[in-house]
Amino acid sequence: MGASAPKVVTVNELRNRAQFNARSCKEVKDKYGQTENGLYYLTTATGVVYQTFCDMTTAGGGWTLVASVHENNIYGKCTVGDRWTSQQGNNANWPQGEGNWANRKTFGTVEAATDDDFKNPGYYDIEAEDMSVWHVPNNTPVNHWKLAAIMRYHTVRHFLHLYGGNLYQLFHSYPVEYNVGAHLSDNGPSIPIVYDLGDKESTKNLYGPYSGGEIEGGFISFRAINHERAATAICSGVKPKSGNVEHYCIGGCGFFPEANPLQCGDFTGFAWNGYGAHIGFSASKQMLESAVLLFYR
Ligand code: 3S6
Ligand code: CA
Ligand code: CA
Repeated sequence: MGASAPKVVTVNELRNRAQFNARSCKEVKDKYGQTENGLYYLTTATGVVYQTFCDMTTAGGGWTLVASVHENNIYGKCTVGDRWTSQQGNNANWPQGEGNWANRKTFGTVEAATDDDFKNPGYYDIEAEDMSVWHVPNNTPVNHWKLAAIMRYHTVRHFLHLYGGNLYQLFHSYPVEYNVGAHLSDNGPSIPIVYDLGDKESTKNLYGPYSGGEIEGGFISFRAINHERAATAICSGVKPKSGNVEHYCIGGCGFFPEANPLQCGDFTGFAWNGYGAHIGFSASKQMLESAVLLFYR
């Protein structure tokens, strides 16, 4: 077995992991001394038991996977599978869309986190300080996520303390809703990141060349609003300097006015100038076909 080959976890080890009483991967690591990347059982404050992936190796480990944002069909404009925007069309009368950024609904499974959307109870239950994000090509099996990723980074300044300890709370303060404010002036926070794979330039290159002209790499940004007052949820790896955020921010509200309905969907307007074309405002094919995995610590 080569040094980098993933360790095989036995059924007995998995049974043992089910005995842990931990609310986060950080607790699994700190209380039970676990250091292997992989699947663990966690228990929420109200006693809900769920299984998720723990990254026990990046920057000291203890990172809990709480969600993934996956684009199943960029041609479907707020249709089935667009759980992080709207699955019921582009509609000004439904300004929050699905509302999943700020509710307790859960969906998906950990093993399918790169095959479909995923959200587990950790999203609202864990009180965290920092976030880590992995962009992993669609349909990658769990034990290859880390090696297959096209970008990985984390925050270090404990910013979640300022926003209630998790995204559920943050998005209560900054609702992902149509018509809550204007671009730039009413955007949520942009937080500096430390790269584990990639850098500011490679981040910009994952988005379209026109997008590159209005973003700065090295940040993760929340509740970015576009020129037409549509709100997006997360701009991964970047800070918007202008208002065409629909081409480099994911998830969002239930209504995107420009070119109705072309900008509505989990990966918003990532294929604006063609599928994976990487011209104009179109993101690269790599970016379009990778799920965005969200971790807390
Ligand atoms: C840099 C040229 C882009 O052209 C504009 O992009 C066009 O006038 C707008 O309608 C459009 C978008 O708002 C793209 O988001
Ligand atoms: Ca989706
Ligand atoms: Ca625009």
